Amino acid sequence: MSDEPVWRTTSGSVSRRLFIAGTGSILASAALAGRATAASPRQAAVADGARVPALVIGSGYGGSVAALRLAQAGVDVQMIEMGMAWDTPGADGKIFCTTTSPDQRSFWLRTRTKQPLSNFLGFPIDKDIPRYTGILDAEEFSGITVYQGRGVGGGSLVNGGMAVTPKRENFGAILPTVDANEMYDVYYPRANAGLGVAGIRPAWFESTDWYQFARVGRKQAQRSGFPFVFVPDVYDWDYMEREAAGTATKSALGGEILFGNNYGKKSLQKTYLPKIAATGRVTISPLHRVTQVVPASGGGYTVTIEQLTTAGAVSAIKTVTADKVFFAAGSVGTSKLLVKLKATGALPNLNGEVGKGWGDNGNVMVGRANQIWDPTGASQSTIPCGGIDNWAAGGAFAEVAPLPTGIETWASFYLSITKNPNRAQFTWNPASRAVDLNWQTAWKQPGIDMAKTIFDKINSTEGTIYRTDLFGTYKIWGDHLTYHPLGGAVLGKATDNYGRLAGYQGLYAIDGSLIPGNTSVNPFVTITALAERNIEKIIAQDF
Ligand code: FAE
Repeated sequence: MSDEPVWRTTSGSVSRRLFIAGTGSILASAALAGRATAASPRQAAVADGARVPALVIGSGYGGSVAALRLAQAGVDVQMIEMGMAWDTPGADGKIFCTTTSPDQRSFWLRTRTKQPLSNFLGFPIDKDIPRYTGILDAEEFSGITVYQGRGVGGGSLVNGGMAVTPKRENFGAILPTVDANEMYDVYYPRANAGLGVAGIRPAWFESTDWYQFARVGRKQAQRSGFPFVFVPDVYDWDYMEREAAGTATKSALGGEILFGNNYGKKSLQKTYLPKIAATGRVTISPLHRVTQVVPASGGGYTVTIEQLTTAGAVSAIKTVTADKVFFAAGSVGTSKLLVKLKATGALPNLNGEVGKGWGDNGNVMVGRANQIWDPTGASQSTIPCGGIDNWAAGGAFAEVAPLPTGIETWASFYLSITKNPNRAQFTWNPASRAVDLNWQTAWKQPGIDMAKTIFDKINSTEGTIYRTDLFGTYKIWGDHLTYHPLGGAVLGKATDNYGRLAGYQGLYAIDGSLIPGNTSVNPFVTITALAERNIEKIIAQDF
């Protein structure tokens, strides 16, 4: 692996639009300057026996915020990331593969794809692939498959980039112990600016074929009396317009999403990670997985790390001593580590809240079959830009999502975020020596009922029906998965009000594990803003 790889760039110009979100927040303009030539932090396999001031487990939103702010405060940081660097093109000259032709790069250590939409026209679409440390993990627990990004940049590599600040009146239910004024005055604006959040140009939205599916979604929502709200994104909208004009290589308009975007999407590879590189204080070790954290005899913590091959085999085991350790392995990764470490006696003083309060952000998916006079378009951008807001009345916020199949399907497709109150718990299973999650498929029913407050009404207004061919044969609801795992080390319960883990000094959770199961909208802006808030306090008081 080279030391200073240059990320594939969008050659995007700066988007300086101020975009007033339908959610009511005024979002900062994109802060990327000029033609992007982004660099990653220094990459090196961490040395066995090393001693570091701060070790960050994971390189998604929480981990990137922690590493950046620590380094800017003068602290040397070692980041450990179990996934690949995603900086080197494959045989086809591209770093990432497309959704239509998934290859070994698509899935994390699987021999067969596990597409979120398993069927099309009733036929299964999964296929065999070589086992490889691919970008999307479909992690299976008893009642739910949890999709997560794997690699330097975490979930930002695979997600749809929908960057939504929750409505302020909902914030008290999301993070009840956090000062909302501070969040909306300081940390949400900081997160939105740091992530490069912007909105689609309204005139282009109204005219382009690529968003016909969203205009149909808006028309039908409004005809049933629901507000349609525009949703900002971290995709470079100017670049997308050039894709449509034929002057830029297609990415969002070329079926890229889920397994990475080669162009156009401002993942953390183009926002926080180049800023981290610029500090010169951060080293990152891709294909390294933390398995153990235990107090060291001379102070600090001994961290055990497995180095992985791209086939998933362990090629080396190392120990590193860190004065302070930041758990940023994502809701599932952090929860699994903490539950195991408490149960196996490595960190017995972690409190009984560890592993609890996990939720799916109420995710449920559904498709509707439109009338023949309401086609949704053969050409669909992979990036959603709007949603239907029935949160207050029905407990559901539904993204109008694309189905970019390349043919006319007359389908409208939605990912709903619902107020599903069910919460699950991670526990250590001594027999299998693995961490279980006790979620049950039936626990999705409240979320389905909430989503139905929107779609039953639309179907009745339009005289239409649900699709039954997307998640199996004659199956309406995509109730088997979540894209938005949240909780497991809940703020103010497993930690203090800033993410310091109870029972130990110098151990922190700083990712989606802090959020108690639901954010009312897509979660990564809230994860980023909360991490910005917490790390500021931690640097001021603990370093
Ligand atoms: P995350 O970004 O998951 O980063 C954790 C990192 O830790 C990963 O890179 C892991 O590989 C790594 N890791 C885990 N365990 C270990 C270990 N033991 N040792 C070393 N490294 C480890 O965490 N959210 C939105 O707001 N808008 C969207 O449009 C959206 N779309 C999504 C679409 C898909 C398909 C998926 C899967 C997710 C989507 N999300 C979306 C969710 C969003 O990506 C997710 O909430 C955040 O990425 C979570 O951020 P964290 O920092 O908690």
